[in-house]
Amino acid sequence: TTISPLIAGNWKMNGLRGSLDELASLAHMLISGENPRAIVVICPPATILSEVAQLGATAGIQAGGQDCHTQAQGAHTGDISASMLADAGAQYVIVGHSERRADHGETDDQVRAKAEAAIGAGLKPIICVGETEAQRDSGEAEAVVAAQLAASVPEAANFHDVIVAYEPIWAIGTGRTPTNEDIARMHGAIRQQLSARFPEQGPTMRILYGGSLKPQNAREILAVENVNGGLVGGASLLAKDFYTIISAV
Ligand code: G2H
Repeated sequence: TTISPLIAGNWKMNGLRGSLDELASLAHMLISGENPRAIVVICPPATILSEVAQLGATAGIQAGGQDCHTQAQGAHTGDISASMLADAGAQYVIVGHSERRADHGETDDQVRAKAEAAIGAGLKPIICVGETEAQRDSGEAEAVVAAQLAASVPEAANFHDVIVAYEPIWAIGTGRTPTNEDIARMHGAIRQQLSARFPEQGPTMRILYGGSLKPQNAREILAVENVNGGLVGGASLLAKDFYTIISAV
């Protein structure tokens, strides 16, 4: 079975209305270039999500949120629910990004509840897992990721479109990446675990790589076995760089 690749841009806390110009450039490149093989998703700050969804739609770019609450509505000042993201035009939502886990103390249980809320609202969750540098150095990387994966991916994944993103924390925004062998080993282990737990969807679930994915390294990393696309931070902010990554798959 072939899995159509997906490239998602995670703008993090970057992007004012002016960033829509960059999105318009990307849309132009996608419309005037060859049809990309990849599904293209942009996850902007929620303040410009509906504009991104509308403008993106003209070029087949889909939109996603960067986080959602576990509840659909209620007294949760400052939070955004999955149904609100869907209402604004999102089709995806990132949950459990390491920056959310670190900055907001999100646990695997909360991440799983967020993924369930996302599915409930009709969104496809992009569930992030990944080890720290110390965990990698002490040889625990696979065990840490296996435990995160087991606890963060909900049972509903067997019947819904759920995406996993492997993001080694030490590779995020640092310009460092694991070797292709290390990526292949980790993605292989993730595939094995997903397939064992979810007989229906596991074999074809997308497993994205994230962490310092750049125009210079995209082609080789995206060609690694069981890498079904990428989650791109810094390099998704410039249309030219992001387009190069999209075209590398
Ligand atoms: C990892 C990634 C996007 P960057 O967080 O989610 O960011 O590509 O800047 O390392």
